[in-house]
Amino acid sequence: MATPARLQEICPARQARNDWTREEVRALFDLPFNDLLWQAQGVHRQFHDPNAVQLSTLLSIKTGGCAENCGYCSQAAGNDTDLKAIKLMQVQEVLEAAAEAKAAGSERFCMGAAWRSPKDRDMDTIVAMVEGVKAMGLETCMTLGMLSDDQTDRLADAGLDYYNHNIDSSREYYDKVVTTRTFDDRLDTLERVRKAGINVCSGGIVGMGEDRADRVGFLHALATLPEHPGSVPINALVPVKGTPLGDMLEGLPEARIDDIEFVRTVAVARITMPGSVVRLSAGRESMSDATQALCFLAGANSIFTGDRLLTTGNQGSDADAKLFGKLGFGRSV
Ligand code: SAM
Ligand code: DTB
Ligand code: SF4
Repeated sequence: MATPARLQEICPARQARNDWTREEVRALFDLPFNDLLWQAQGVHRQFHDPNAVQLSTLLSIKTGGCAENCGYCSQAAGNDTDLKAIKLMQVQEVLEAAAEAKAAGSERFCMGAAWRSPKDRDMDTIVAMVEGVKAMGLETCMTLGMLSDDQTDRLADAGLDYYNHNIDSSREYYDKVVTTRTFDDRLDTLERVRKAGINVCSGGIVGMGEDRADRVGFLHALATLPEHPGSVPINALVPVKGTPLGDMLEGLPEARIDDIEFVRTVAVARITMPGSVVRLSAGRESMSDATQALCFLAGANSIFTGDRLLTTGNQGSDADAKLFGKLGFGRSV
């Protein structure tokens, strides 16, 4: 079993490894909780300011009516949710939302579209959004689905800072979650984005009925990419009525991710991808302050701010300010 004394061996100072084995990742998950958190906090302190949390804000720039069949998503056309579809927003409206986010202290503005992949005819608008938000002094992030080479190049030329594209779960569990695309489709887009010089943001969702072996496979897949993603969002499933996975959770509340297992997932992400910013993403609204504090102790150092994610609620800025006050967090990473 890995012990604190082996920390240097597991993660020599400021060196990230890409050769993790599944067994090593599993051994981290299986550590006694205190040993796991001690290691995660040790790695965190080698690579990051332990009391700084990066703030990102989300905006859904095109909502609903998506051709993919992701089992968790309110926006899949085939899921029977109450969501009203909204076409691609105007650039000016997006810039107004970005200005609000900046005024509220956010540093990164993440624009999400419910697309399987963008249409070429939408790319001029998308590029104008990236350029406009960047000109406001915010970091830009887009999540638009699968990209072609041309589309990736256009985003890179526009100066896009990050592209979010989640692998969501393990390769083995992937087709329990979505069948309109494959795990390899996801990896292909991530490779395009990386090669174009755009920072990768990639993570996934826990609490979809997967088991620990899938959480191991999920983090192992990210930690063995040619380069670790710059940002790793860890989402807890937000159950949405009318989606297969949301309805599953309603009928089977015990399938909800256990808080301690969620914290373990964050800690293993931190240890295996030491230089990445790990984002405590969707699902914070239903977490206690104590669970969120444990996530920060385990190495999470980013959150989504504001009272909305894409289509669901988020713990608003007042609650965040209170929590950050209690934890003595101030500056961002
Ligand atoms: N359509 C694009 C795509 O799928 O890449 C971008 C938008 S999509 C909504 C972005 C990510 O949000 C998904 O990859 C998924 O990980 C996360 N997500 C969506 N619905 C969620 C839910 N109900 N709970 C937690 N995470 C969710
Ligand atoms: C990510 O990993 N989580 C964000 C962002 N990337 C795009 C999205 C969370 C969505 C939660 C469900 C919703 O609001 O629709
Ligand atoms: Fe579409 Fe993205 Fe939702 Fe999947 S997660 S249905 S691709 S918007």
